[in-house]
Amino acid sequence: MSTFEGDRSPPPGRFAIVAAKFNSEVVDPLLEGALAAFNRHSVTADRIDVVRVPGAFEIPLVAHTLADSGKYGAIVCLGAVIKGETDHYEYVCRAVTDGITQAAIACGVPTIFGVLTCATEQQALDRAGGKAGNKGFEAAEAAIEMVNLMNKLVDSVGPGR
Ligand code: INI
Repeated sequence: MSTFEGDRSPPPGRFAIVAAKFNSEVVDPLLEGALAAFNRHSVTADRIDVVRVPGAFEIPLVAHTLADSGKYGAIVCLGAVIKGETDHYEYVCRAVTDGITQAAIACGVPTIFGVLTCATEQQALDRAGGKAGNKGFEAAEAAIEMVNLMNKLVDSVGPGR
């Protein structure tokens, strides 16, 4: 039996972060967390490109474009969708989750879901460096693990069709 698992050893290559500007009081700390995680794991700033988009709804197109470029080992997507009075929240959540998933599958590049979907702003702040940690930091660590895992898999089973 063979078991494959990614680890957090310093990964090769470049990374991209796609971060929404909407709810920036939440997303900016997520971005800081992601950059801190990359720094922690020896991914220097010159190997990271950050793209800011208007809102979470715009993340999938940019994530797909970056993944499709072949320049990046992984794409980290950061945003915060917070429930309002209408059902707009549901549509944005569905679009961003489906779109990020499609980008990863279509391009074969890990595209990491660091988008908070919360009922209140306080829940989001708690997860952006507050009492529930920083999901941006966790997203960047997931990206590192996935790059290392994908490299192991490609070494073992090949790059696929
Ligand atoms: N965008 C977000 O990133 N978070 C939200 O909570 C949000 N809400 O609730 O409306 C939001 N809307 C904007 C959306 O992502 C697009 O930028 C906009 O609809 C233009 O396409």
